[in-house]
Amino acid sequence: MKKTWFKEQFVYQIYPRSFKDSNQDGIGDIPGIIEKVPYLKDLGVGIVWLSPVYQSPMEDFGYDISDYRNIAPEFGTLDDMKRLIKELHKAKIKLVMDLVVNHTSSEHPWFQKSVKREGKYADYYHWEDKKKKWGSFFGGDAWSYNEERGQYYLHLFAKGQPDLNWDNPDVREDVKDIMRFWLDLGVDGFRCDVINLIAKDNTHPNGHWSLILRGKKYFCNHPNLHKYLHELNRDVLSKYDCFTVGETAFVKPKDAALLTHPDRQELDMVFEFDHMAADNYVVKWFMKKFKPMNLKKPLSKWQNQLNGKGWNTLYLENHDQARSINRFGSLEYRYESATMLATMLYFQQGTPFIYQGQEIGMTNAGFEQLDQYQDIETHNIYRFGRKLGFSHKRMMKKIRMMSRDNARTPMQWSSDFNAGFSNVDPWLSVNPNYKEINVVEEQKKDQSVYHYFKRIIDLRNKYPVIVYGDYKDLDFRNKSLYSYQRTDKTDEIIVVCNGTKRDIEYSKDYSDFTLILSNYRDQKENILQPFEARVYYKK
Ligand code: TEU
Ligand code: CA
Repeated sequence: MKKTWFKEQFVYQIYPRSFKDSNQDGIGDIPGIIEKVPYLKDLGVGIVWLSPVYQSPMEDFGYDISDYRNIAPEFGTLDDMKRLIKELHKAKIKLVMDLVVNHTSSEHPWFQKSVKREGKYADYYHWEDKKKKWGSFFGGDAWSYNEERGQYYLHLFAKGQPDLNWDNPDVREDVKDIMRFWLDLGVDGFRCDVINLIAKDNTHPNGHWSLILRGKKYFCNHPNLHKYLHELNRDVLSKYDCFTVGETAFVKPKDAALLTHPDRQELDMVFEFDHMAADNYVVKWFMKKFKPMNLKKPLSKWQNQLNGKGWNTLYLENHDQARSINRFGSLEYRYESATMLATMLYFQQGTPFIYQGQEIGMTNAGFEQLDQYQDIETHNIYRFGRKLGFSHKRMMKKIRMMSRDNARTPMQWSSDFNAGFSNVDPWLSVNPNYKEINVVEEQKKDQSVYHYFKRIIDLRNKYPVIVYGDYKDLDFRNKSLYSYQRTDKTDEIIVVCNGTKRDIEYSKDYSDFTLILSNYRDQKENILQPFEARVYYKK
């Protein structure tokens, strides 16, 4: 595999609304991020991925864009954005923007004109006389009626997020112009939102009945996807030193190889979702009990099947997922399980991603009342679930565990008022545990999630075998343990993780290796302690 900067650096995802409020209106903003550049520098990350900051009615908090070339006033100005790029670059940190082009906001002028069938815009979206049977990612129907045009339009997400018609070459030219605009401003690449949905079967056949995503085969991984991505690469991306990561739900390793093999010139890496189903049946609202094997199997499958054929990402959290300690670790062993999960993940092959707060071991807020939640998906799913006959109590349990707002509570900087995020009450309440879990506290302790993350970042920078080496499972059938080996021509790394809160027997002898990392100060003979993780190295 070709060596490149975007395979070697840690990416840090910022959800701007919740990172740092600089002007005391309760909403995080770009000047707030600028204040924290030294924090990012010190942590050691090389790239920032910024969730959308564009002009938007904020129905889906920025994933519904009404102007791709301007900044939402609550986040700042275009000048703030230019300053952010400059400050990050001064700190040797690259910046990746979120590119949300499967859909726009219904307030985008393109949609407004399309509704009126104005000129070339008549055909910018998907329109039908009859309501088609496709399901929305947010629950319910994906086709809704527009009174003014007298037709149905497609929205795979909220009603306010109509899907663009990518078969229309004018749409593709407009997207390319948006990309050039940001690349010319100095941005270093894009995280491409739901990119494997852009190409559709434009005859819009009705889908067979299904509780989840009816009609999926007509809008997910359509063959034209490769054509369109290659076109963006050829006309725009290849002309800049930049990278793209595609968000791609429902892809298999062989799809990912088509999307990311360097010779095909489409994307540079993808976010796959298989391991996000470790505690559910594909759709997160159908929960099942988590078992360590449910994480090991998909992670190992992707390591084994993509090596040499494409490039993967390593993530456990983002702004759409509940916190990983709650899902795959244990609140009783917050430090141990957070650090074990980080060890398990970040010594694999792929570009590593940290979601804000993960590096200090933030946990779910788990708000009890529906009106404490702000997320449109949460409210839509509640309504949809109640319609299907689930009780209020049952729906609230799902939401407490899986709502996206669990990851969107304000970043916990200190034990000051509102966690040091803002002097006024924030748009979404702070997690009440901020007095114990916050950056200041984590930096003060000598054994903390924060210091452990820093250590991993240093190790990945030091040993290329962690980035590029081959992967091999060890002891795959062991249900409690996740152990693997990474090798290149000269070096060898062994990772051993106890995925449970019990002591487990372990008698492998790695005495000819150096123990370069562990989340326990003392190792016991023939025993791995709860959530213990070890990394061994040999030249
Ligand atoms: O997410 C797409 C996506 O797959 C999620 O909607 C996912 O199905 C859901 O959040 C899991 O609960 C992207 C963005 O990351 C998300 O924030 C947006 O809401 C969505 O696209 C629409 O733009
Ligand atoms: Ca603000």
